Amino acid sequence: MARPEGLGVFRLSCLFAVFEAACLLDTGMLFPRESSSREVKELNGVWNFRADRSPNRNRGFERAWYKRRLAETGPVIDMPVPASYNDITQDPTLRDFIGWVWYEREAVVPGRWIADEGTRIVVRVGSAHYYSVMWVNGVKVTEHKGGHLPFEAEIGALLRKDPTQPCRITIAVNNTLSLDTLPPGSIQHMSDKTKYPDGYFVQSIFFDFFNYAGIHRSVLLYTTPKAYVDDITVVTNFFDNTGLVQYKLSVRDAVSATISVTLMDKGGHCVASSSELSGDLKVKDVNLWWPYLMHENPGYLYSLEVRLKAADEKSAYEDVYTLPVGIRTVNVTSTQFLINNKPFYFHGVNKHEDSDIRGKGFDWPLIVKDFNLLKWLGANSFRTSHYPYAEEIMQMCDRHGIVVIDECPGVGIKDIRSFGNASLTNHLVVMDELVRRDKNHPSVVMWSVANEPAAEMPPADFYFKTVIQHTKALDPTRPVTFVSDSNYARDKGAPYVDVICVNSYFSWYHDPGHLELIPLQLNTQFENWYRKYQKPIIQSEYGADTVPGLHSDPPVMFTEEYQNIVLKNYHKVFDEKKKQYVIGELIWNFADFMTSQGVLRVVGNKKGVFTRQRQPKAAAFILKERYWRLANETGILPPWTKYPCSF
Ligand code: GCB
Repeated sequence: MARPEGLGVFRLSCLFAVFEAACLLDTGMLFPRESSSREVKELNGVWNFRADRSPNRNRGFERAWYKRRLAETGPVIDMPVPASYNDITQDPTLRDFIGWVWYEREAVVPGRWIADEGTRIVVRVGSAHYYSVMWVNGVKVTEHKGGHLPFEAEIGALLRKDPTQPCRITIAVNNTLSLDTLPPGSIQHMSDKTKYPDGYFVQSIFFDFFNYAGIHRSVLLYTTPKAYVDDITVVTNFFDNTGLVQYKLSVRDAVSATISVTLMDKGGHCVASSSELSGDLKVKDVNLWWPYLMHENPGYLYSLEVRLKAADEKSAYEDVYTLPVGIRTVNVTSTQFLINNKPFYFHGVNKHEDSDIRGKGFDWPLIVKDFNLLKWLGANSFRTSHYPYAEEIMQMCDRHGIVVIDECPGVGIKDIRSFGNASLTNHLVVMDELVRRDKNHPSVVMWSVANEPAAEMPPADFYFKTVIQHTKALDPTRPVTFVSDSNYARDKGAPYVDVICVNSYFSWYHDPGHLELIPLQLNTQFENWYRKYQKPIIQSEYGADTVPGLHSDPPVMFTEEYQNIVLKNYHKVFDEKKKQYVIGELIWNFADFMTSQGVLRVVGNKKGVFTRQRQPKAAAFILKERYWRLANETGILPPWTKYPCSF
């Protein structure tokens, strides 16, 4: 990613050709936004729900549950959407259910949507884990593989066939993970009749978080005109005081279209415009997009308003879509991560989408609380460990200047059979979907293609080389990483990435209880990686499980004092190495989170600096002290945030 100054324009002009060549997907996935030409209707609330408990979990398909009201097929219960279904009831068999569950509700579709043939009606699911099939009024409209990215289907024609019918949406969701899903898993059939009843099976997973399932993000109906803006790609740059927004539009079903593109500043004033499908917009006296705590006005967003006017024999159409745009650059040298040509140090966290009752279900109060905690902590960044987060979270990051390492669900790739062709093909499609969804977020500064796979296995080299190269071809503007465990000798992704991300748990999984070894071992870790690759390094995980309220001095494992010393010992080394090539530190984890049950986990993973209910452990104050100090050393803070801060 390192590039000599001055080559930026040339690089940019080549980018779109590559964007197009590499992506296998042929439609856009713009976030549904209301405008003068588009309406959005949320279908969140209580849906009918039924788990298919038949031995092969297939009765719903055999008996075509989608053809009738779900309540007519058997007993249904209330299920909130969005939410994981696992923790909603008192039934342990539903918490641990494996297989197909069925959701259903009727939506009221405004009559004018149906009456106007020039209106496209789309049903969109923000995410459902893992495999989904969707029907409208008994007709299959789409299916989707993958638990963390949106899918949608156009249903206008179907609804217009019989406008007297309600719009009954049925979604079947299956959480079964197999060796070629992402993340992978496998089903173990227990055949020992002395230990297990007939047909007993369990889901094995190779990652450390609960495999929450269900419809996790909003279900929406939205409209566009028949001729519409299908996709927008922006790439930004700047020279001196002039910003550059290079954009490209994809429009659909537009015969004889005219385009008008207007870039507006925060005050709504036009700063540049064009009437082409693609082009360069120059912005004088540009306000760059800066990370939180790096500038007194972080997260500056322009608005790119795209107006499409088109006509066919029957009608004229106008579509309006407005995309927030942050103008910034990202570059990597052998020792630095540069945002807007200034060194950026990641002082942040790893997160999970996880909370009581909701599991991985989208929840605005939780999200806004988390952003308040991030800002309180002085965190300027997070990694979406270990899957893409909700689009609304990415938009919050854009607005607040929180920098994101955007990770795909490539976690727990541990079995050699998960390096085969089917897995690889699926991994490439997931990267396509992720880049398509998140490419325009200024907060996203790097893609992460995997977390701690079994990199020592021979096929890993070809596998990750392919995934990393594919991702770079999809988006040549952002660096790519691959998150390794601390053993540099067996790493397979590192030769191909731009930034090395390393996880290590010294004095925890290695030499448990020996806090005094952290400085030596961490120093060795950094030296080994840097000597071998000469690439900048992020400590992408470190931490210790801590039961809040448990105390011991001298510290012992699981106490708050122990977590404090782990952090402090890591920090000493970070302070030395950040003068050289260490470009960031991300604590594991922001908050405690649920895992599957096992002897290593006491009601989940307790490495949070906040509890699952978002209350601080002692370590949160240590981190806060440190992050504000780091920010004060490296950034330009607004007056109200001057260290020591007023929170
Ligand atoms: C890791 C994993 C993360 C785990 C963490 C732990 O290396 O990347 O998913 O939760 O360690 O606490 O063991």
